[in-house]
Amino acid sequence: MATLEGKFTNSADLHLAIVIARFNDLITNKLLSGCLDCLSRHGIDTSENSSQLDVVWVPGSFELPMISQALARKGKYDVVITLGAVIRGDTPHFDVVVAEASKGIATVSRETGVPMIFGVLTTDTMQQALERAGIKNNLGWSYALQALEMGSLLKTLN
Ligand code: INI
Repeated sequence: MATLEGKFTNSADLHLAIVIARFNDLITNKLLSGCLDCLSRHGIDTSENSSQLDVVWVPGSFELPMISQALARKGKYDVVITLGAVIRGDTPHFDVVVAEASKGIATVSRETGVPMIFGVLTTDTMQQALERAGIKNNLGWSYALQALEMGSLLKTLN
């Protein structure tokens, strides 16, 4: 029996991209800092001139799948982390953006074979988003851990 799992200790040869939405950047910037903190504490070079990590900004969560797909197709990245925040307002726009972002990101992952981490917060209120982006817990940290695990697991399988 083979038991395969990703590790958090062999990050030296991992290449990652973070695709991040500017919409609700009060929240997404907090997710990004949590993400970068976790990555650097696991040995990923997060400096300005890093060859291990690129950060790509898009207008909103709706654009995350398209740019993630373009990055995945480059063949340069072992894993892509998407970061966004969709907060329910009084319009149906929320449902459209969430549906397109989630379906699109899942499709890109399956079609390119590059793991995508779904780091899009979907909340009813700004308060709930703030709680998940640092006031109580910073989910950006968890998304980075999941990226390290998936990147490592795929390398183990290949
Ligand atoms: N984009 C988000 O990332 N979060 C939102 O809450 C949001 N809302 O509510 O409208 C949002 N809209 C912008 C959308 O993602 C696109 O950038 C825009 O429609 C242009 O294509």
